[in-house]
Amino acid sequence: MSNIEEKLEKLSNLVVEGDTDGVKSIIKDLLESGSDPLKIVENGLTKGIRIVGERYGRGDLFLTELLLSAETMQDGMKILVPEIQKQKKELKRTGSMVIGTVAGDIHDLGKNIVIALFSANGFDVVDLGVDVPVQKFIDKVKELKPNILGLSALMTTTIPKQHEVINELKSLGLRDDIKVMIGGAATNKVFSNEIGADGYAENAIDAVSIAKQLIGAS
Ligand code: B12
Repeated sequence: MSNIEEKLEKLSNLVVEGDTDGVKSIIKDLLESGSDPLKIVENGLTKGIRIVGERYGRGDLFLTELLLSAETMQDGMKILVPEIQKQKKELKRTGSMVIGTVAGDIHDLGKNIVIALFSANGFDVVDLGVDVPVQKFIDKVKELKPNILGLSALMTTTIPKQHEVINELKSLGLRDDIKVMIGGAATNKVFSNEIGADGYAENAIDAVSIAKQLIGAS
């Protein structure tokens, strides 16, 4: 295992332990040694929070522990998101996106990574935040006419809202004017096809390349 891999492994363990100071210091260390901020997010922070999620799902962790790890990840993201955005790959404007986490769902760590990467790739992104009602998505699509609408959902109980937004766009005759992308741990390609979304991605890197293909900007 290389030195960097060892540090990323340590970082994911520190997220599991909810050790914010440790997370901040190892991230700074990794950045100073030239590591890609996105790799630090994916192979360190995200790896850690997924372990926490599995343990919580098995009943091995309390909600307070889940919360602590989520806060720890968020503190790490505060350092890494600006670093990702600094690495602007596209100088020209690629397109526009409106994104939010659907109603009933407050998970936003993944959505915020998606936003950072889309911004770094030349998209103008409007973030509607979390727990976004179907009507708000519709109103913003009408107002801003973005190329892409992104719907994030992390729970089996909230993914039906992604379907509702698409149905509402259809019934208002707006569906053909926009590409809808869905994501979040409770979704998958099969569900995306079922509800008639244009694109699904399991991570932010794939999301950007699929978005570019969808709007002919690749
Ligand atoms: C962190 C976390 C929390 C944090 C959220 C903090 C925050 N600010 O986001 C807190 C502690 C607040 C929380 C609360 C709850 N949580 Co929670 N949580 C998680 C956990 C562990 C990790 C989620 C995460 O951030 N992953 C890391 C990110 C980077 O990954 P990601 O979200 O998948 O995003 C990536 C991709 O999916 C994709 N992507 C994401 N969005 C989008 C959008 C688009 C358009 C595209 C293209 C791509 C894309 O790109 C991202 C980057 O690569 C998950 C477990 C899991 N495996 O998901 C449980 C989990 C989602 N939570 C769960 C539950 C049950 C809850 C609570 C109900 C707990 C409770 N009893 O109160 C509440 C719900 C509150 C609510 N109403 O939303 C369950 C859901 C079960 C279900 N029904 O499906 C899970 C699966 C845990 C479990 N195993 O039981 N949670």
